[in-house]
Amino acid sequence: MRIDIITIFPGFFDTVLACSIVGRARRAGIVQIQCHDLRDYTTDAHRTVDDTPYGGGAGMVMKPEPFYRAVREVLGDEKAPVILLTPQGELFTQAKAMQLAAQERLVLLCGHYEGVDERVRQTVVTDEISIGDYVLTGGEPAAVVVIDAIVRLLPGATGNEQSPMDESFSTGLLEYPHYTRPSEFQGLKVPEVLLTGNHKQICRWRRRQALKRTLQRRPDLLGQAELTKEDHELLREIWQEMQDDRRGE
Ligand code: 6GU
Repeated sequence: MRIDIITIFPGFFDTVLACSIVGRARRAGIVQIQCHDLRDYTTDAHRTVDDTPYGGGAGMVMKPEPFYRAVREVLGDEKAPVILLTPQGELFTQAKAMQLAAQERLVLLCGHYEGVDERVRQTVVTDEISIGDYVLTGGEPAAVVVIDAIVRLLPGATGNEQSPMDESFSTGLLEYPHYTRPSEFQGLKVPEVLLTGNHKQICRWRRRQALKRTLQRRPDLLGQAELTKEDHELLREIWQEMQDDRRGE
């Protein structure tokens, strides 16, 4: 896979995309990531990327020509999704990450200031993504989030082909609690069942914990999760337990 980032802060990405799983995937040739300085696609001596808004008002707007030229030059004759990172975009989800991970190429455009000239959307942008309902200073941190979520799904990136599909949001449930040594820490013991070696019981306990955690923290996810008849029975049990706990308080 190849990802091109078009940004006014190419240096922003230097360390963050050299570390951890993304850095290793790049060194292994699983993904090629290139940053392009938007100012290299300006034509004036001051390398201007923004200007005041038509109609007046506060702030600056990113000019259309540098983004247009950058995308044209970076893509050449190739076709690829061109994604604008903006708080106005579609909310980024695991499903979207999986969809993008199936592409051979992506171009990410990082917006700034009050926004980008609307004609950037009309000419080169194919998708718009927001990473959540809050406002960042620019699209760069969002681009890092999107790249991280995509790269870890690429075959060979994590070294554990099973794990990316087995976790929160892929199964539609939050993960069960994890424990490692020591078996007792600050007076807190690891749940007995995990020490038994009884895989069937462990599996059932973990499923129950995943269901409980999701019900407590993100009940909105349960509507779309893939649940068996047994899961529904467990959920009823957990719900009853939670009601009893509340009455006991
Ligand atoms: Cl993609 N950009 C900015 N500037 N703010 C955001 C965002 C993106 N997603 C959430 N907030």
